[in-house]
Amino acid sequence: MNTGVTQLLSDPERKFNAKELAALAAYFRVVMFDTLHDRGTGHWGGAASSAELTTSLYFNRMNIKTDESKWEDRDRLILSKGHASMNLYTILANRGFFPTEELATFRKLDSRLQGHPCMKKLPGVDMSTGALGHGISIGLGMAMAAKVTNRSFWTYVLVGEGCLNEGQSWEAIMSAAKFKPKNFVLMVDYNKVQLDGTEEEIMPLGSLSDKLKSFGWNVCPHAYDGNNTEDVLSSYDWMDQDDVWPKAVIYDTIKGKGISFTEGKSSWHGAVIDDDSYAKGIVELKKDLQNKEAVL
Ligand SMILES: Cc1ncc(C[n+]2csc(CCOP(=O)(O)OP(=O)(O)O)c2C)c(N)n1
Repeated sequence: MNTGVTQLLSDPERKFNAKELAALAAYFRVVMFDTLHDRGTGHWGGAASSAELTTSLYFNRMNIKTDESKWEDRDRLILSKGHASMNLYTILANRGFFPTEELATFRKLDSRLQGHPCMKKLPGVDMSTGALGHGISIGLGMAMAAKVTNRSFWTYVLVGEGCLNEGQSWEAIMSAAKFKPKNFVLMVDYNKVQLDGTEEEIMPLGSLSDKLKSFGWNVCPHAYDGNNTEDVLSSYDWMDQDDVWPKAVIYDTIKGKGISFTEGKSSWHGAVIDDDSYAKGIVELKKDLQNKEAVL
């Protein structure tokens, strides 16, 4: 690990700024790519896509206690795109929920780090996910629980287009507009590439912003760049601006972000990282990390 990030991670509790978050996300990509290559399994494309989104939540925004992972007042993140588990695991380990060494057990028999996150096994996982489309309903339930118990925690649901292709999501979107729980945020990791094709080829969402607005949501005025931490932090300013719920934030992202030959490619959704691709890819990721550390 390089000194810049080592220093940052010596105090993971503090609130990091945009440059620091960018360096952390770049480092997490290196860890994810390394681990997925070593294990010969997992999902690189979607994990790389959401790196800045999850890093910013856990290292700038969320109110959590790593030594009390079931603290009732904690903010929640539901990774509805559960296949991006390696992204969540890398963040949770480095944030302090469990030892980083445990990342090496990813997808081994009896590991707490299953292919898709399991809330019963791993501290820090707020909901078991993997079957696309459940996250918004579950998040709505949590946000409603906050309402009826007079708690003020936030519930964030991170989805990709795959979740939004599921009918259940739209039932939950409709219900959320009826019940309007506070502090309930839908975050769309909108990379427009799915498992075996583009959003256009599989199931076009049309104007997502207009759709969500027509369902009664408070939608961000423009899409944010979800791979740019400055922009992700400005989306938080928008979230804090008014008290009109539920809120949806659309983030333009790039699937497989960080490596030239994996960016925007559905073939890199869940491909095994072969040795040749690893050797080329890791050079690009480390260079990006170096650049981000140089400006800290
Ligand atoms: C109900 C369900 N159907 C199909 C799958 C298989 N599947 C896993 S990921 C995926 C595509 C996800 O695409 P997207 O939501 O855009 O994810 P991202 O690009 O952010 O990784 C599919 C179809 C699944 N996990 N669950």
